[in-house]
This record gives sequence, structure tokens and C-alpha cells, in this order.
Amino acid sequence: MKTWETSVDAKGLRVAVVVGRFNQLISSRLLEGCEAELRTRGVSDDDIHVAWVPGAFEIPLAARTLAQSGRYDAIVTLGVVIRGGTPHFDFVCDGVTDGVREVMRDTSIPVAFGVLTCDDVKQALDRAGGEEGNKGAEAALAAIEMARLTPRLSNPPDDDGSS
Ligand code: INI
Repeated sequence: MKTWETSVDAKGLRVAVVVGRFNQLISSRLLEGCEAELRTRGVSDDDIHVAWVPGAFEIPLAARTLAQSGRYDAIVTLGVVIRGGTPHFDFVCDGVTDGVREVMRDTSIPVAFGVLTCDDVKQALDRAGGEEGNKGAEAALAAIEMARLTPRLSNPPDDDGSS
């Protein structure tokens, strides 16, 4: 059996981050976790580009435009959707999840999904640097791993330039 090695060495990668301003107190914590992880793994400060958008529903359009620019190895999407008393929550969640998935399918650029979809503020805070970790950091790591792996998948594991 042969396996492509996993790499989370992000030196030289260019990463765009799209973050929703809605529930900004929480989404800014996701962004902090994401930026810290990207830097820790070796992305240079100049190669992290952040686009704020009004809310989660706008994330796919920004992510698509960034992916189509051809300038980024990966994109991280961050947002916070919290259930209210109306079906609005479900439409925003469907819009952002379907939209982000379609961007990745249509462009073949890795797009990590760091959008929280929570029942209440506590669940969201717990996942933005609280007791459940920071989903922004986890999304950053997923983006790096996929940015490293994807270009190598068209060659066999022992022939793709990795050790
Ligand atoms: N956007 C969010 O990112 N989170 C939410 O919880 C949310 N709620 O609850 O309404 C939300 N709505 C705004 C939406 O994303 C769009 O910005 C808006 O509909 C304008 O297109």
C-alpha cells in the first residue's frame, strides 16, 4: 500500500480568508484562530488576504471570485449563523453550505468551511476559542492540508516529489 503523505507545512502558500461580519464578536475570534494557525504553519503575513462580507449568505460569492482569480492556493470561509425564531436560519445555512461546496467543485481550489451553524450563542462561543476549540484554526489547517495534497493527487505517491 502507498499513501500520499500529509503535509501541513504552509510555507509559500497564498491563502484568502472570507469572513462574515454578522455576529462579528464571534466571527472575529474565528478569524484570530485562523490567522494564528496560518502563521504558525508558515504562511507569510503578506500572503494572508482577508475579505469581510456582510453575512454568511455573501460568503460564496466572495469565495468564488477569489478562487477564480487564480491567486490563491486555498480559501478559508468563516462565519457565524445562530438559530433564531424563524426559518431564516435554515435558508442562510443552506445558502452558505451549498454555495461553498459549489465553489470548490467548480474551481477545484480547496475551500475550507469554518462557518458555525449553532442553536445559540454559547454553542458558537464554545467553538470560537472556547471549550470546543477554535473552528477557524481547524479550517485553516484543513485548507493547508488540501492545498498541499490536491496538486499531488495526479501523480502516484512515490512519484510526486514528496519524500
Ligand atoms: N448572517 C450570518 O452570518 N449569521 C446569521 O446568524 C444571520 N441571521 O441570523 O440572520 C445572517 N443573516 C444575514 C445574511 O447572511 C445576509 O447577510 C443578509 O440576508 C443580506 O443578504
